[in-house]
Amino acid sequence: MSQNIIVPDIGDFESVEIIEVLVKIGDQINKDDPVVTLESDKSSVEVPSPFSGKVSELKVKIGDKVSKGSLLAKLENGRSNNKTESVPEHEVKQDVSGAELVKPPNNKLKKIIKTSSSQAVNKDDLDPIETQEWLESLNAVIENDGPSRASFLLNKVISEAYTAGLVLPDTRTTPYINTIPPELEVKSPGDQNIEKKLRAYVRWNAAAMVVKANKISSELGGHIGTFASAATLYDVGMNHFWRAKNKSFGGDLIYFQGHSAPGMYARAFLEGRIDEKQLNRFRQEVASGGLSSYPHPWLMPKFWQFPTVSMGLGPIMAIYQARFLKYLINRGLLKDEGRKIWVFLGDGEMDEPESLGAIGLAAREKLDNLIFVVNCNLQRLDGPVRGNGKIIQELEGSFRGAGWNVLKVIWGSYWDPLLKADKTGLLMKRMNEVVDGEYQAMKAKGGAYVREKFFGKYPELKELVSSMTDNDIWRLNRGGHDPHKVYAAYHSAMQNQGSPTVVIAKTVKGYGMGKSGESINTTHQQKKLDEQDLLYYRDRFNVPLTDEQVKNIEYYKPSENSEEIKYLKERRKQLGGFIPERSSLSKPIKAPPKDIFESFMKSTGDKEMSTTMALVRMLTNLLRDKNVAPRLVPIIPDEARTFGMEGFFRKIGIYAHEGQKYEPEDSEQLSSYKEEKSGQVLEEGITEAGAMSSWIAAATAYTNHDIEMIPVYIFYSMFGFQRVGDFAWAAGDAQARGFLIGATAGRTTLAGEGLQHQDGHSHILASMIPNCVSYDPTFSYEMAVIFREGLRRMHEKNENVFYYITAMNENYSHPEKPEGADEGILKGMYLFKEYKNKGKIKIQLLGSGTILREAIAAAKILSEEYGVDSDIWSVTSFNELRKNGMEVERKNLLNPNNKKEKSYIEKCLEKRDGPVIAVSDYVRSFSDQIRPYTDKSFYSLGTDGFGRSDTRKNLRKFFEVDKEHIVAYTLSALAKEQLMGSDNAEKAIKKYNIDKNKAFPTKL
Ligand SMILES: Cc1ncc(C[n+]2csc(CCOP(=O)(O)OP(=O)(O)O)c2C)c(N)n1
Ligand SMILES: [Mg+2]
Repeated sequence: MSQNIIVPDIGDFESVEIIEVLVKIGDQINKDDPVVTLESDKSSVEVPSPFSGKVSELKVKIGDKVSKGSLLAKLENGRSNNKTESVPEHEVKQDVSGAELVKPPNNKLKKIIKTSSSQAVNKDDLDPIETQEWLESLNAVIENDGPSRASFLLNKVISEAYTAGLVLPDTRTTPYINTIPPELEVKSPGDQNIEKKLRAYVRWNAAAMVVKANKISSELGGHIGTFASAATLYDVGMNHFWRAKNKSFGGDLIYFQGHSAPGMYARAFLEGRIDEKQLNRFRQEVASGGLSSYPHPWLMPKFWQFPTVSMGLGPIMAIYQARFLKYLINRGLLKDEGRKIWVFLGDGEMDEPESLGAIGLAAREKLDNLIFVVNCNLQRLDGPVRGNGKIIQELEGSFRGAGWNVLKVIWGSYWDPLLKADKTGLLMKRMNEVVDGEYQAMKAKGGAYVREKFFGKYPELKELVSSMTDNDIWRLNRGGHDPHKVYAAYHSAMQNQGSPTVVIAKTVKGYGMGKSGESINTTHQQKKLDEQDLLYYRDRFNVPLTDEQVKNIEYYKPSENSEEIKYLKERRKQLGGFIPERSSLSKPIKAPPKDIFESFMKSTGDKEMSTTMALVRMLTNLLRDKNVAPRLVPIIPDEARTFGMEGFFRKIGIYAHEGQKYEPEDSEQLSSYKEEKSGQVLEEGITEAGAMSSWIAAATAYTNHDIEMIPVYIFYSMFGFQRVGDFAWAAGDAQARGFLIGATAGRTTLAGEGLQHQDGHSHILASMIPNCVSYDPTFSYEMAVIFREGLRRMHEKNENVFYYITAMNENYSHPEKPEGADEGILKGMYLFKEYKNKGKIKIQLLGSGTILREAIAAAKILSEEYGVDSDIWSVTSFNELRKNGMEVERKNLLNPNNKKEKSYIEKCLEKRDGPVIAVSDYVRSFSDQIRPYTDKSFYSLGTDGFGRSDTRKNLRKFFEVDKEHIVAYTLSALAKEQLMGSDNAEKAIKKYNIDKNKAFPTKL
């Protein structure tokens, strides 16, 4: 039996051209194999076969136009494998109270209710007896039927209350106590004595390292207070939770808070991974062997994994890292080993919009592989984080609201008996009412002050602590400094399923620093400790150093045979190795054979297309290469249709961890919005920061997951480096490998969108990142040569660079690749065309991107009308040319006795006559970059100024980069160079109606 393959619903398109026929008569094909590729002026898309079978007839050829229903081919023995995919019903039971109800674990519920029962002192309570009866009923249910029945009843009551129109109190936050009650805490199996000693040594060495560096020079800086407040939070993780990467496990990923770096070096010193010489070289990295100020993989590529010190980048990058790990697992590229991503953050850092900006996504994607630890030492750099409020409560509200599992670790164990003994409920009331500014002051001022200010407010509380000395009161510790509380929280976080967890820990900034820096506003910058401060610090933590050793600021490391070092090493052995450590065991991806790109090297004839479209076609071709296809990660922030990439939706699916719970509106169409668990496209929605974070996760998968991936993030070029420049910088630091595609690029090429959209400077921003290789190609063969080389360099040869390529949306025909152009395309310029007419007068015309075409048109006019011959150079990268120019110039200057080496630009231009006219769709400084590297007169035209909406023609006239302006300015430059009279220029200016009085575009 034969079956017809027809063109399915292709949306609004009619009469679309067939650009590829991918099957031949006699081919045996499977269902979903591509049969032909269709291309409209906006996008190209493959038509898959709905059946398996043998092609018996082909009804179309390249160049034919087809519409919905057109017959493409016939299959023999065609068998439809089409299963009607059942769409799981998405059942949403409406329970209006569900989202609001506090659902604490087990008997925690009882605890809260019991405590509130003792709060009957409330003046607002009109009938305390009635209140008591309600609470007793609830307690009875908890006691007799258990907490889940009690929760059920409360839910019902709350639902009923909403239905009756009651305004219920806001329940975003829980009381200001630990989330895990003491009776539910899982106890640490560790040896607390040894761990305490180790913590003391790490603390000491971290502080000593900073103080020593500042003895060398106060220029070097450093921080003591951050790690001092976080030592326990790290220590518990290192001793009990964080599993290293090794042969049998992928490793947990830990994002360390930037300013706590000294603590990680101090621990690595005890582990024997860093020696004393290196500690002495903290922040002195120019000679090799120094330690970097903060986590920088670029500077310490075998140690640090994640650049975090630019605040706010860590949290969002980690969220997308956790999401990308699930993506790799769901796509079958990685085993699910239960790996976790831990992220350490400062409470001040949470002010950054990026820190909280993606927490909704983390909950939505059910990232239970993600654990945030926010170190709430209540201070940032200048002073309190929320002096008049409570950062912990605020964060709890935000994270709970977003759907996270929140674990507050506020109070240390010394508070437990007090909370238990408090029968009045006043202690919790007092804890709730004190603001952070006061909490901070209390830790700066001592036990007597706390007795007076905290407990003194209510006589009952004063009484509660009457038998305690001021010292006892001072010892009432905060949760984040209590290893038992921290252990219990981490343990609970590890068990949590279905949502991300945030541990919000309360600590003291500069813990242990005493008057020199404990809980005082200047703690953050404290990097010098005098002798007295050091002696105090030693005593506070019982570090076994003599006074003399302290005065010499010696490090402390017990012998290898000591129980402490043995314990430390054993713990790490049990957890699989050391952390942090950076390595890569990924295998290179073999670059596709040349022919995948071959079709782009030929002329497109009359057929017009944009470079964006050419790129999308290249990606489509790459998806047919068995090595490359599974590793491609197309990343799009809600712009697939803008770039003609909607064909990818159906072809490779949009990643959705829950699959697709609905039948898409366009399910019948070829480019239907298909979401699936194993989907390949990361459709990020409107979040450039998020998309960039995804790209970084994929671009560093070679080290973090030992699998080489090829991320291709396509965006409006204006919303790239300008919007997420700091992420791009971090990507450079992290040694990302992948493609960033700035689409719809060029100030005048993206016509109608106007000022905010039109990009005339992204290349300048890209040029600032040392390992970013950037190109502004004009023709599809240039794009193909560049993309192919990017694949080879990054993913086959594993060079630590990333590519930024601009792609445009202007349609034009593309010529055949000139013979031998490849090298020049990659180096940054090649001779595209030479006019050798009558030519006494010569110019060197350099153009890039779409404006090269204006230059080509101008060259024709100059030749035909003015007798000026041009050498037309296609400049694919002013940035790469400049890099080469700088390097060669430096070498020559350093070797004045040697024969001068020539830069690539010099080599290209030295034997050619005439001044240089350089044009691009970017600001003049883009092309000006190469001025110093040629001794020719140099004139640049560019698009300096704010963009605005209009047609391309008008915009190019406005910015003076159209062919007419190129002609007029060239003639004028030639006059200036005394190569021709000025009358030609004057005539041209008149002929082209160029307004000499128009203001410079930057002023308009
Ligand atoms: C984007 C960015 N802005 C500013 C800084 C400068 N800075 C460094 S630390 C710091 C305060 C940090 O406070 P917090 O997050 O509470 O950390 P803590 O040291 O208190 O743990 C600031 C403003 C930075 N590193 N990154
Ligand atoms: Mg802080």
